[in-house]
Amino acid sequence: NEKVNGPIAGSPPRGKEPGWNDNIGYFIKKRLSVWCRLPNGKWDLGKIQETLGDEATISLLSGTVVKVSTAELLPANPDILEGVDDLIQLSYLNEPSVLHNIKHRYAQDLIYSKAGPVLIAVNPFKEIAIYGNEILTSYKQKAKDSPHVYAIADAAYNEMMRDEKNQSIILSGESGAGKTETAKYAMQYLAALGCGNDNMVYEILQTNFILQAFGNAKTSRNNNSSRFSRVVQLANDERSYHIFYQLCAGAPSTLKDRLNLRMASEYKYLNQSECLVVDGVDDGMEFHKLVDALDVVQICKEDQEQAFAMLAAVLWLGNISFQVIDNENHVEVFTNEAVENAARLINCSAQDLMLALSTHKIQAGKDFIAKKLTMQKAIDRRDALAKFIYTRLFEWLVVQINKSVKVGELSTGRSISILDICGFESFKNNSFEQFCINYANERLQQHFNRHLFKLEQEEYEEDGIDWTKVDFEDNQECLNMFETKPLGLLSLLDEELNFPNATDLTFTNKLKQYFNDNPCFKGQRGRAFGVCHYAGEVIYDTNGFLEKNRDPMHSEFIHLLSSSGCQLPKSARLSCQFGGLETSIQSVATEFKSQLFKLMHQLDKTTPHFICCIKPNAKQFPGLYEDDLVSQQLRCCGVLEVVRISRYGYPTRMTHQEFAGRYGFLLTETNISWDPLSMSVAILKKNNFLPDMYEVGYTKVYLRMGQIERLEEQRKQFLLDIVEVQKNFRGSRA
Ligand code: AOV
Ligand code: MG
Repeated sequence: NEKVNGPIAGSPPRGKEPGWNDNIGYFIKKRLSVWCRLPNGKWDLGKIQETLGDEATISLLSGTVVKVSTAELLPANPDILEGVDDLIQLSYLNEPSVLHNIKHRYAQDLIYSKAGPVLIAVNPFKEIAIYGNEILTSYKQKAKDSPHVYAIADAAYNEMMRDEKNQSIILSGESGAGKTETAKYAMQYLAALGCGNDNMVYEILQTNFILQAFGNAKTSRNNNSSRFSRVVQLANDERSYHIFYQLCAGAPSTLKDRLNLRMASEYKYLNQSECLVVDGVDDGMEFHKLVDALDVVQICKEDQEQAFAMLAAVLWLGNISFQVIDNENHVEVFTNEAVENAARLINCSAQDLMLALSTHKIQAGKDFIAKKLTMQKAIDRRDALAKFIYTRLFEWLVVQINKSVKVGELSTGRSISILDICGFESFKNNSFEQFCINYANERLQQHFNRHLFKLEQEEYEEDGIDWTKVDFEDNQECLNMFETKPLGLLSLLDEELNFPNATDLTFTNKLKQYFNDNPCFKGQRGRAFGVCHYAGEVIYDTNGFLEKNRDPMHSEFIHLLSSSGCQLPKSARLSCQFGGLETSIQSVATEFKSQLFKLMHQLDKTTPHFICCIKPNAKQFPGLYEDDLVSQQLRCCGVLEVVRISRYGYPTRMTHQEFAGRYGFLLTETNISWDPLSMSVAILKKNNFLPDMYEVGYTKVYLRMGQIERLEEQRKQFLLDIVEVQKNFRGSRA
């Protein structure tokens, strides 16, 4: 599909202004500013002195005079447009102009800007006084309308009420860009709106604290990163989930005694990365806050203690080691306090635990015989048990929290979902985790593309509206490479699980063979391969892919946990016993994909609101804005295209029925025909809409940015007048 996959003939090249080259003369004459790309790749402001053929002489703002090719010049915006709220207002929409505008605002702590319907949020890496009750109220009362996450939350709420449709707020951005913080502010706003009840707001925000303790960890890019698997293995300078350190540092001594708890440094799962503390964070204090939060969401003390016992069990499991007992590398568990403690906390016998960790049962006729495991298999088994317990605990927690805040029980039955997933990741070494995360982000990006570009264009065309096409980069091809059956990345990975002799290398070689000609694939040496993601190329090292994809749920320890009266909080124990798990042999990647599809399916039924979070520097410093880094991210989230499409497009659209139903009563004439389309036209005429501010399609009315507000204003006034009349009427009757 040409429309989707390639630039459309006649559309301006990315970042270039139509007709700019013919305009250079005008810029010289009027001494207007231009952007000039210097040999080092940076953009600088200057004025054109003269041009000779393709070469221009530019005097930069700094006084320096340079000669560059006219191809390196772009028009700059007039001063009056410096730092506009919405990039749509810029006369020239090239990359340096957009970059400069956001930077200019950032320097004044204006971290939010709009790009049409999308909110851009640049991480300030410091506290700024733009949140809290007072500001929240002014957005609620519409006294303020400058770009803000509160305004987005407000729009989602209003559209939910107006259209009776579920909404979603989707946050994108790389690790450390501010997705989770921004989501928190959106929640704060919605909580305040939805109930006007301070207790409820407090409760919802406390749940956030709990989820972060159990779901977030320090990584090299973000001290409070939202993670999903890191119980057993850590990279240098990174930590496991906050909760482990909080528990070790903050548990009162009686609890410590009951759980046989030691300092974090004594646990292998925690000390392997040589990073036990986070700058400026007191884990002990955090633990007390966590307990308060658990109290607020009404998790009883008994369940709290059982949850802590499970955490301690996980930590002790990590300290269990094995010794080789024969020359085939078979092992037995090394008997020490770790086994004793783990078994006691899980509430099974040490003997049962040792067997579950070092043997596996195979069926021989009617009987089962226990076969000893080899060293690596036993270690994997131990780690799998630790992850299994942690996962169940986390699931249990989510259920408790949802019960407590009664999610989804809005009086309207409608909902607003906030989606905050791990952003796109590209490290020096990328493994299976990055592979999954980036695949998910690729899907999400498509949702964004679809919504903002494809659907727009298609809808206009179907409804008979003339529409100047805007080109955009679609990532369907990359997604196909992941998802195609049977020859996609995911299927091929699963297929390898069925071959007894398959290794990470045979898997990689297969990929190289099948995707040799695929433009989204880049073969690399040895076990590595590259994928051209929408946000850039990532090289994956397949070392461990097969094993991580298998991540087996051993029936032995499911059995162990369910029969041992293990101390998982009650409902979590139920899910342990869930028989389906024993037979489920779905791979991790397939499970991930099916969850992702469920999520996308849910999102498809909502009206999305996008927030694009930007990380202005990699050092997590306040006040530092690195042009290259920002422009790369802006390109990733397609901000330039969004601006272009919104400016030319019609962001408001309503069916004639909706439009006539909502504003029809503003018509006082009697001589019009009462079919919805005619009414729409009459409403537009009556309110003197300029011809290029609207379009009337077969089924819908389309309005330019900022037009619907005029009608809403009138409607509000009209309704107020009615209330006034009724009051007077009642008053006069009384
Ligand atoms: P992320 O969610 O996008 O990364 P966070 O929301 O955790 O990123 O933000 C990272 C850090 O940036 C926070 O811990 C804050 O210190 C700071 N920060 C972000 N937004 C704001 C704000 N509006 N005001 C003040 N500080 C802020 V990851 O979860 O790693 O993808 O997996
Ligand atoms: Mg996060």
